[in-house]
Amino acid sequence: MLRFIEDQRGQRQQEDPLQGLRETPPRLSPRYFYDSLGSHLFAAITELDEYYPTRLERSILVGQGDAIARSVGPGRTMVDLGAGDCVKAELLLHRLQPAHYVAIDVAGDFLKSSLRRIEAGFPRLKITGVAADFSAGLQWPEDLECRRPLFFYPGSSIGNFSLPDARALLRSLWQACAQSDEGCGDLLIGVDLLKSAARMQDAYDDALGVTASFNLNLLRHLNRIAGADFDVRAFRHRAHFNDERQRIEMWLVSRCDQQVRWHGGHRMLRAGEAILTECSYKYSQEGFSALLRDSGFEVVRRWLDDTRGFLVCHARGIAG
Ligand code: AVI
Repeated sequence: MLRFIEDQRGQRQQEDPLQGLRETPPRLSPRYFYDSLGSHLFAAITELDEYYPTRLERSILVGQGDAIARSVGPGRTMVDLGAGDCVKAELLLHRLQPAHYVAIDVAGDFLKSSLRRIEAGFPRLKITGVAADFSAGLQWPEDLECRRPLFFYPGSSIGNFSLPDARALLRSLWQACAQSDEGCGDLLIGVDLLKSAARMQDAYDDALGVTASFNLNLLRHLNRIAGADFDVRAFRHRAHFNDERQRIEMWLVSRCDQQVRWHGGHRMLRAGEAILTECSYKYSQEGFSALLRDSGFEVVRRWLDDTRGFLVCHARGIAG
């Protein structure tokens, strides 16, 4: 039983995607990584030897699936945030036995095709797909019931938000829990933990150059949608761990002095000047528990992979 909802409310106002190029340092939003080629390149990244987060999280979801199911309990409304190909939820569905699977993603068409696969594998499951952008905070669709929600947010996607933005997003989930039919709800969330800088850096600067292509593709995408004239060959990828801010930063470094033009503006870039394209925050276990607590959640249980490099946390919205 599959239903599909298009929800435009979270969509950001029409803004100039190149606006950030005017800042110092110039920046571009990681949102523009994900055109069709970008989504394929990201899928390829998750297969790389160096990109450990997907592998470590999978080992937890598979190896600890029974314990996760016992902690969470059956009959939940499982809300998959940024569901994409739904592969991670699929690893858990037969164990979690939710009453309703709600998958939310900005890429509606891609989500629809993923949900047809889920429907074929779980023909008795109630499934709702929601095409929506929740990155600025979740707004629960008006005519969708929400009974005992379990928000599922895997992949360390929370790491792509600054601390205040991560808190705001988690707080909006807490609010959705508080406004649900029973006034409570849970969160099952995956996060990448701090480890050696070399290991983290390699994950974002792989030998095959797939992450470099993923980063550079952002320029190609912006040329198409914003009428920019980036010369992709005139930039190179750089990734490094910023120890002070505890985050991986991805940059595009200009190889020469150049002028970039787009509908509505232009910017001069000097050789060596770099554009910030993505931050991926890494957490300590304590730091992540503090973030959850500050956002209104208390940790129920947590699971680590064998290398203690990735954390999956079951947390409960504190009534209040
Ligand atoms: C989607 N997100 C959690 C990935 C990350 O690890 O920050 C995006 C990514 N960027 C480069 N590699 C992967």
